[in-house]
Amino acid sequence: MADPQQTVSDGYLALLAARGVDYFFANAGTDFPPIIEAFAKATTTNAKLPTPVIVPHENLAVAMAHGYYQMTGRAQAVMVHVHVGTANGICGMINAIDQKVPVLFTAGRTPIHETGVHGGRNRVIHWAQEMFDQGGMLREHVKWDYELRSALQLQTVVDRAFQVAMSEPRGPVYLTLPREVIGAALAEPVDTSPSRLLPAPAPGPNPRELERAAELIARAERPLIVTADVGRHAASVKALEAFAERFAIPVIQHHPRFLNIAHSHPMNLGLVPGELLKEADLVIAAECDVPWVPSLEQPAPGHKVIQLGLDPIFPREPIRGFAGDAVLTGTAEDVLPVLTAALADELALRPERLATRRAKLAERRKAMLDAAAARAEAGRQKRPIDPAYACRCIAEACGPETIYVNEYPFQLDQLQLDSPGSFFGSTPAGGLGWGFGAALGTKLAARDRLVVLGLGDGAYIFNNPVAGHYVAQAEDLPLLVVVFNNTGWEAVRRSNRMMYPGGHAVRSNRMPLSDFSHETAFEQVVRASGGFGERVDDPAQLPKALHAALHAVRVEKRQALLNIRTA
Ligand SMILES: Cc1ncc(C[n+]2csc(CCOP(=O)(O)OP(=O)(O)O)c2C)c(N)n1
Ligand SMILES: [Mg+2]
Repeated sequence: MADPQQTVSDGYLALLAARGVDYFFANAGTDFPPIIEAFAKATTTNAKLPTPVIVPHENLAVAMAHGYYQMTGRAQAVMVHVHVGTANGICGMINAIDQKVPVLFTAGRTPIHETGVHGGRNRVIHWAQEMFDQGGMLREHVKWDYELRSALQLQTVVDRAFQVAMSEPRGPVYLTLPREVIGAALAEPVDTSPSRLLPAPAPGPNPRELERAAELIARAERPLIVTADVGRHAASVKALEAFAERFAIPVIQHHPRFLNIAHSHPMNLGLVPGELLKEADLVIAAECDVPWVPSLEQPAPGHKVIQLGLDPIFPREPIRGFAGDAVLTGTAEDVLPVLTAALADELALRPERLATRRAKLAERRKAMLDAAAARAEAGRQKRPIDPAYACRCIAEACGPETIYVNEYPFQLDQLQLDSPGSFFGSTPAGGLGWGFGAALGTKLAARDRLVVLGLGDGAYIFNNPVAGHYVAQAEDLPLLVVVFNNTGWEAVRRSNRMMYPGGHAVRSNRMPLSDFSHETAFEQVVRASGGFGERVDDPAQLPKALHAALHAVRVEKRQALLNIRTA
């Protein structure tokens, strides 16, 4: 028998803690009293519950859970207010599912009973806040959704939610919590011993498919690996590096969302498919939904493609016409060693071919590194400040132990990173407003590391910066935020230039719906939350400004923001 004093909320929160939820990121409303009561009660009983964190915008809360998961591998809980809070968090769900990030996203449901039940309706708002199908709002962006309908179901519902979220490929789930149910008496004590609803691990490749892929690789003269996300699993980075090195296959990181290969690795051939793609007779698209943009560039005529990934055909993307001449399911960590074994004979048979390839790639790589250095150097004097130069300065000032969260001005080649898990970029869906929360979640999981968040001026505003700076101050999470301020939405301008190169908008003084007409003093926003803020216009002043900002972060333990006026 459960303690009659215990509510479903008490049991629910204890169960979350037992399932690895360290933080409960919350944005509350009238649906929350049983949860609030449970947290308050726990301070007197020493019950082990997650740490509650007030996050004053839902999108930020979801992104914090996202960032925390990327550092720890543990899904966290977010709770928001009924359908309206859910609406504000959906962009975060879109980002999470595209990045295969598990989040337990939960929302209250307005009380159902008009009278007669404890926890039933007692505010005017409770009528209009009921939906016919609250989960329908985001069903396309979660792996599973459900409503906790009775106290008796608590254990199964929670364990099922984690099982689905943590099964590969992972992703967010949504659970609604009606107020009467979470305020009801706990029906039976929760079982906090490890769940037996284990998640399904990453699937492995089919042996026949491995043979087919090995044959394609053996036959190829100019194979190329293109990846965006291999680095989602740190162990996969080592596997990719070993495979690329052994068979002398260059690796391009195409719009990388993780660090996939060390900067210093001899097979790291940069970020642009370009010439290597044009010459490639085999492309291995490894955790890469878009290995190239077909309307802009193509591999060599007659080329073959191997798709490799946890979900190698990307079934969530309604149209994706990239060939798959062999399709390998699994993480690079699991697949590449088996593929290596299948290719071992090939290696022994024709060592000279690999040696030639290796030598050519070394030349190419040297030219690429020289060009990147020259780009940064050429920017040294430029005003507005050159982004490549700014990235170099940031990397030099911050040092190799830094973790970068990118939405999305950082140039990975200029940061020169070598360690897996040191770079997290915005998701394939690109829902802006992700970076600040992701960086806060990252810092929460790695308080001893320097976390640097890169945002465009547009992205900064999308991020609800007042909410972000509030959490940084309240939770003691001193970040360095660098805003690359080009006074507008360059991504929108660029897409306009590409579609209408000689068009009216290109020739106009100010492109409609792309340029900001006023500059905001972002450096003042951070000061409102006790942070250090400075604007930088002069490239020569950038190292000094970085030094001052880092002093604030590292020594004074205050958040800092540099508003860098960029080209
Ligand atoms: C939620 C959301 N709204 C709109 C967009 C479309 N969008 C993509 S990039 C971009 C501009 C971002 O501006 P900024 O951060 O200043 O970077 P810049 O393009 O100037 O380098 C916009 C509006 C989006 N990706 N997500
Ligand atoms: Mg901008």
